[in-house]
Amino acid sequence: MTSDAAAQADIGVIGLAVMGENLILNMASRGFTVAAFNRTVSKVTAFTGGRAVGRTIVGAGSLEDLVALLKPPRRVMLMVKAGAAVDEFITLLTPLLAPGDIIIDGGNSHPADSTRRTRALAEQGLLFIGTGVSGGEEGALTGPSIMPGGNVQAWPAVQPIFQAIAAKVDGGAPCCEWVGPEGAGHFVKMVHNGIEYADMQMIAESYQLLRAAGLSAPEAGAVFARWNEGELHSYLIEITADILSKVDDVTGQPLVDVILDAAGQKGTGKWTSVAALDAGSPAATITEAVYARAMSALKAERVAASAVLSGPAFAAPADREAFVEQVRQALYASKIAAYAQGFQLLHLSAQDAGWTLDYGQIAQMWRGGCIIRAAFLDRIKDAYDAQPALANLLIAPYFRDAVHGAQGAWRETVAAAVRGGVPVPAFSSALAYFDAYRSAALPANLLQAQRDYFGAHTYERTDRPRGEFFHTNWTGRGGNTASTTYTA
Ligand code: NBP
Repeated sequence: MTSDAAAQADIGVIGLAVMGENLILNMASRGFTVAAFNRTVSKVTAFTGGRAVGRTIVGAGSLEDLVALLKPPRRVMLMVKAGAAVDEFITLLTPLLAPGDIIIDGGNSHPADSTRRTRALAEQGLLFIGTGVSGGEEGALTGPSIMPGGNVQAWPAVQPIFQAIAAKVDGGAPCCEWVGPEGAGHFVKMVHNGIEYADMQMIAESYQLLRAAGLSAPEAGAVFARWNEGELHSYLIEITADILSKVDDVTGQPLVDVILDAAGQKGTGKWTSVAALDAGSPAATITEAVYARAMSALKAERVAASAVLSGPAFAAPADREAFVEQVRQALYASKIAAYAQGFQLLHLSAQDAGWTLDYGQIAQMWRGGCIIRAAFLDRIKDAYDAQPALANLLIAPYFRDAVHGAQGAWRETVAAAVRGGVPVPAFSSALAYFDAYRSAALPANLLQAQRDYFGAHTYERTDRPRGEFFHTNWTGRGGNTASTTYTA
């Protein structure tokens, strides 16, 4: 610790929990000198006397010490609990910093908070970056995916550090590029997490179907290991195979069989779902994944209901291998639909916010380091590189062909699940999304008629140009006045 330190550090990091410590060690391993601070200062000494020994890491005993340690323009990165703690540190830091200095928030902050902070700090001459960091503990240490947004003037001073510590793909391309203004970085990270929810839920549904078909946990693990060799190759499939082969030390059972089926959540899936509702972007597969966790958490209720409510039993498939392959194709097609929804949400929200996002680059950032890293993100990058204004991944030739190839198995899998009473909310909602998106006509004509019937909300006609609105006096009792204020 120091109180009369010379400005020697390239960056200061506040927050010595799992993410902060590992990011600091990563930065030091890339040749940067890092100043470290934490609200509970004893954690600074524990760190500098422990994991940080022998590295270019300097502890600070106060925020004043931290700021004094930094080379200009000062770069201070917050890796603290999202929410009030970030605002509290910003309030304490701003009087200590000079115009042109940079505050970076690397926590899981809500995008709207990052937009607010970018604007507020700009008024004080300070530059703000709100950045998503994905990859958990190991990613932070060895190479996370980093999604920075905010004040672009800060980027040249931060880029060398972030791109040095980020995961690399394709022989060196960093999984870190400037995303866009204001809360764009945190928005992209939020959607990443929403897709992660969907991806995990779809893997869980595949797992449940395999178990219902009679596979043991290790047998299902071997299936996932095999799937990981092909087009589903991804971090989440890989860890699923590992998890299913793990034996519990206490009982000798597969560990997964003694883990209680009540899932937790920290809120980023819900944020993504709310953002989708706000943007009018149909991301139901992501939302279903959030609801599936909520349903799982009602464990005691479900146990009680299971004694009251009955349904069909899942019939073991005649050809188990054929069924396993069918589930694999259903998972792949559902996954494509979930990613299509995530990118559609990015697209529609960016339009609302006035941001220009590079979707190919976003796919590239998610290609390594982060939890949803997967081989098929290369194909997503290719699709957006070929057509930057692509409306939906489903219509890109590669994904169109993939879904066309898999849709028979996808439908059979959902049908088998429905017949056998196995809930597959993500699979079935992904399939409904595909069927709705490929439908030139949906029954919304009836919805519009109903809305006009009870609320005089008007409708457009198929035989008239868009933008012309009509009202019918359906009952002969109402008038001919259309509603302008009541919306339902
Ligand atoms: P936590 O989210 O557990 O936060 C711990 C840090 O926040 C400690 O430094 C703690 O200081 C500080 N803190 C808290 Br809690 N309340 C505070 C307050 N009111 N004022 C000041 N400081 C406060 O740490 P983490 O798991 O390392 O995550 C850091 C950020 O990165 C979070 O936003 C998280 O969502 C995000 N993230 C985490 C992961 C992951 O895998 N864990 C992955 C990606 C992103 P103290 O030591 O004095 O209590």
